[in-house]
Amino acid sequence: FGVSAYAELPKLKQKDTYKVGFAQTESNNPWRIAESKSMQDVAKTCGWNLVYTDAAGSAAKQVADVESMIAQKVDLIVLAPREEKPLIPAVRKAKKAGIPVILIDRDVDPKLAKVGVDYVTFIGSDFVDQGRRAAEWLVKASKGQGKIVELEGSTGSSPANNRKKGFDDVIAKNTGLKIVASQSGDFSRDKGRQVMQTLLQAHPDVTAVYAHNDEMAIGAISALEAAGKKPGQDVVVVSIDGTRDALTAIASGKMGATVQSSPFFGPIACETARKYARGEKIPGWVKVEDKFYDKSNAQANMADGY
Ligand code: GZL
Repeated sequence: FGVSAYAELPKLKQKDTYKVGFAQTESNNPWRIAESKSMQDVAKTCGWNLVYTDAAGSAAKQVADVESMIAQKVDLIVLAPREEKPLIPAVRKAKKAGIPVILIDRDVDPKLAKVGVDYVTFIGSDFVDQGRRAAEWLVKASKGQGKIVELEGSTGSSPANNRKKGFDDVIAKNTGLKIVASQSGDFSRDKGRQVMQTLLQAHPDVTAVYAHNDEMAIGAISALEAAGKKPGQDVVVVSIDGTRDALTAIASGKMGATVQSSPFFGPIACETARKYARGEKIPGWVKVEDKFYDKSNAQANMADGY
């Protein structure tokens, strides 16, 4: 480690307005669009002059986006690292340039980067717990029996890695349940549909689908129906996010349950930045609590959807 690895984290001076960079990963689904809107809305009330970039699904472009924010000498960078590893050098460059970084939504690899040394904090959900909660629902709904197809999120992203870990660990303890296939659909509805279509050919006797996000779950439901299956009857579907389309699918019986993964990071990012500017100690993980939706409460909570 060079001296910079242990040098103090850059401070955030107290002032009325800040130039804040928000490096978004992509805008290809309702979750990401809701997150960007939350950040853009809060900028007005938080005194942020927001520099917004969209990496269009490319970690390499997101690195370039962060580097351009450093060149623009922003006061603070708020970053949702698309994948756990490739953004770490950019986070370190920001620190070297005296710019504090707050991670929201997705994390960097904790074995390679150090919170409190390389960046201020990670504000986000407990993805391992989300996977665990999805699995616990499925164990009950399937009475512990069945063949599962798992649709993984973007390869190398912390939500995909940890939602897999949380889910698979619970399923491993229930020997009547087996994950017969697990493949990435990149958090996208259409890729989720395509991957499900392919896996159905190899596993026509599937009885359950676990998707790392609602968009892929909805894509999987179209693939199941195209194959003549009845989602919610022959095949149970469980997912994560809590989008409006998922709540509608649960209310109609096509989807079984979804664990919320709140995209509304604006207010908590503003509050955390203000605390940091006041010199308050920020915990390494500012954990976001997530609701759970199934047939019993999806209709009543439709307004939570986005
Ligand atoms: C989770 C977020 C994930 C969502 C997906 O915090 O990074 O990315 O679950 C989104 O819908 O694409």
